[in-house]
Amino acid sequence: MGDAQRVMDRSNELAAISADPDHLVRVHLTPEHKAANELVASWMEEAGLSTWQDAAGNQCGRLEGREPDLPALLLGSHIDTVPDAGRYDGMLGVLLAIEVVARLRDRASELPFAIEVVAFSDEEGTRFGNALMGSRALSGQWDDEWWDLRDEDGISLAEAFVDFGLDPARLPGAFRRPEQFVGYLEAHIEQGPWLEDADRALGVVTSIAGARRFEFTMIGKAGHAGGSPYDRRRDALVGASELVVEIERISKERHVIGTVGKLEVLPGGVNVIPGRVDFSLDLRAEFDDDRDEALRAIREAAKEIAARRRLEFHAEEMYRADAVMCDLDLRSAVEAGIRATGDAEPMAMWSRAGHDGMAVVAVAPIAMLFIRCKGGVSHHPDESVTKADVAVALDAYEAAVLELAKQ
Ligand code: HGY
Ligand code: MN
Ligand code: MN
Ligand code: MN
Repeated sequence: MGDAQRVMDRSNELAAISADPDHLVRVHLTPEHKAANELVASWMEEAGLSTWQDAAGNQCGRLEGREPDLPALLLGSHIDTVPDAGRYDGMLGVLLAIEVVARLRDRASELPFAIEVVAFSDEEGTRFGNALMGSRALSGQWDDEWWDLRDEDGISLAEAFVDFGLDPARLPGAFRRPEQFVGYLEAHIEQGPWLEDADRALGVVTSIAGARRFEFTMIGKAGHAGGSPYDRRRDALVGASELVVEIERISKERHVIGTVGKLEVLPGGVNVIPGRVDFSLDLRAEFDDDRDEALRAIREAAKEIAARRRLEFHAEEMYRADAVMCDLDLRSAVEAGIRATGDAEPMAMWSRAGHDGMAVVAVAPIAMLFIRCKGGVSHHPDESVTKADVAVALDAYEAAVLELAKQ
């Protein structure tokens, strides 16, 4: 149980590195990101990993196998957060990976592969609105248009790189090639209630849902809240509100997951009819076709509402990642790891949350181990796991790596 306690203690230590002392938030290329990389690097070195920070700001570590320069089994997750985050989303997977290396370092001379651990930055996309930038850099999927992305203070990604001590021109140095990896295993909290409902500590992931994210705008006409009769109003907020309710109805009906997480009303006067509303859509499903069909229905509904209410509707796609399948051989190693903990029938499930594996799959087959979290709560300070589940997850993760060493 010693190393499970260390994982719990280190989760608390990492959670103290935040831009806001009262609400955990740690985002890409900030002093908090640098401090977290340094702390994680010291833990990686304690576990026997040689460490480096790659040209994209990811914190990396490597333990050689039975001979030098073997392709690596990559373990890891992300250490950036959403605003007002919990302390386990991403971080738990990095800490578990480091513990697995600590357990296996004395047996490294038997391993037919090296082990690398990576702490990705910017899985959430909190600062620049574009997710998976750390793992998309590692997997060589970079778009130079991203350099002009700006945060809410108007700082560009390129400027943030330089402020962090990185050189945008050297970013391709972070790109890795498929022949350098044998696979990618990520342990992560489930971020849903299905394991807890089934009274299971662990689960194995079949696929990761694809997400598409939009910025929607409804434009009407601002006016006097007193002097404007209803039949002459072009109220952007009532139109947007009708669409928000329609998004929920269509999502439930079509078994997809649509969420409006951000909404801004302009000009924002208590006695002014809203002339414009900007709001977000995050749309996901187990299957991309279901998601895209639902998107068509949502856009139809938006058009009908706008026509009926004499409004203008605009949509801009901000992000798109399609669903990815986990690799069957790696999945069977994770299942063997779960069985080694005494759970004879590993529970398989698709991930409603996005993960770095959606990017890493471009250079390595992927698999994921899910860990129960209380009430399925995540992206919230109440996010929590038990030490007992962390101990079981450690055993399963180590057993899965050893299973792969036998394959
Ligand atoms: O949005 C997600 O699903 C992930 O937590 N980034
Ligand atoms: Mn998250
Ligand atoms: Mn996560
Ligand atoms: Mn994730």
